[in-house]
Amino acid sequence: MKSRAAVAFEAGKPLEIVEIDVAPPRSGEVLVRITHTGVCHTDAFTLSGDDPEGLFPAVLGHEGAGIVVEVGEGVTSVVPGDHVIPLYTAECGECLFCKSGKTNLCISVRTTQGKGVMPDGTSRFSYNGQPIYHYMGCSTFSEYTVVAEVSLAKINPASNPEHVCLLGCGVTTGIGAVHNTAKVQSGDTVAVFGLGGIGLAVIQGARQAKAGRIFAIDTNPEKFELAEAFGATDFLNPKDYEQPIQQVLVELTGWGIDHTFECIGNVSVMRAALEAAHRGWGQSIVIGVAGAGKEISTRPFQLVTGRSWRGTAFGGVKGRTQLPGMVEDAMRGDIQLAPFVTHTMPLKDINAAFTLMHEGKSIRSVIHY
Ligand code: NAD
Ligand code: AHE
Ligand code: ZN
Repeated sequence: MKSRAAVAFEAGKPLEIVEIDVAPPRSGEVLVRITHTGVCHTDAFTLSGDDPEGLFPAVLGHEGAGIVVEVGEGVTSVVPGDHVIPLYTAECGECLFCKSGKTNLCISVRTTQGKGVMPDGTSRFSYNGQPIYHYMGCSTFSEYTVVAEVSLAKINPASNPEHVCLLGCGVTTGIGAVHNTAKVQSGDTVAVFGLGGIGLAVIQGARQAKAGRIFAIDTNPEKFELAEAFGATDFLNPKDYEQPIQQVLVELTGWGIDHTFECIGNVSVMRAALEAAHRGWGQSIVIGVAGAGKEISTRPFQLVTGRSWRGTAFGGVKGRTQLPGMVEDAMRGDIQLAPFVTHTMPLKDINAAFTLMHEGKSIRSVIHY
């Protein structure tokens, strides 16, 4: 079938809106009509050429919501008409990782996913007869996409897709990082570095956890207003200080902060976030994705004196088990999604979403088909 899609033909170039060919779903696969998709910084990161797994030409996009159109042989958990969120972290329930009870990092389709193909090693997308790569197992920048059955969460059809698409990545990652990874407790102090979609979701999660002081840190002070609305209590622009921001935070708090979150993808800020963590027990959670060749460093003394460094993917959330409940939480108002949607636009204007992100003017742009 034909599908309108925004294709990344080359790194560093704008997406091109073209009509691609989408082949039918094979065994264990599902054809989904995407109705809405957010644009996450990770899409921009891969488009920039900095992603070691970046492949071109590809259909990017991994923060979508849609409706099942057709199922391949052997698919039992969804039927045409079901409302779904594609998952870049699959959940097969059977692999070593799923069964461990320790992680959400299902391995079932991850290897082929990283190679831009379906589990059988081939692509369902083509343009002028040439194959186009899939992306993160989702490819939500195509109106019609094919995903593995294990990469679909079935959700309440009465939910608002313009909002719940954000549970496909940004909001789930931030909230999940607070509850599943850091396990923030009532009264704990929190610092959030980077106040985009991810950082603001961390703040929302921290307020749900009844955190004490919540420090919001960004070099763009225009982000502070929304951070305050989500529950941040203290606001710092590192550019306003002569000392490193970690020193400022330690001086403000005595011994540092219980939980710090890096939501930018900048390895210098990752160091600052670790060094701002509380002596003896503070932990720093890496959420931001850093480019090829980047490495983190600190004085080992920072770890010897009780700070720890951890990371999280998709906020530790098991998509098929937990995402339907998070959609219900959003429908009840226990998770707020509307404030993240600063812009909406049709697919033809998707490059504007990237420009708005780079200019620091958007939190989330949501594309509708
Ligand atoms: P975004 O671009 O919307 O937000 C980033 C924010 O960081 C902006 O407000 C920007 O002003 C701020 N910033 C930039 N440099 C800064 C600095 N030096 N100090 C302080 N603030 C600074 O991005 P986003 O969509 O919120 O994504 C954030 C990061 O999280 C990206 O690296 C993305 O790839 C990553 N991410 C990771 C996961 C995961 O599962 N681990 C999931 C989603 C996104
Ligand atoms: N491909 C990159 C890594 C990118 C990365 O870390 N992705 C995050 C999700 S970002 C969502 O916006 C993630 O979940 N990683 C775990 C995984 O299995 O992909 C690289 O460095 O190669
Ligand atoms: Zn993302």
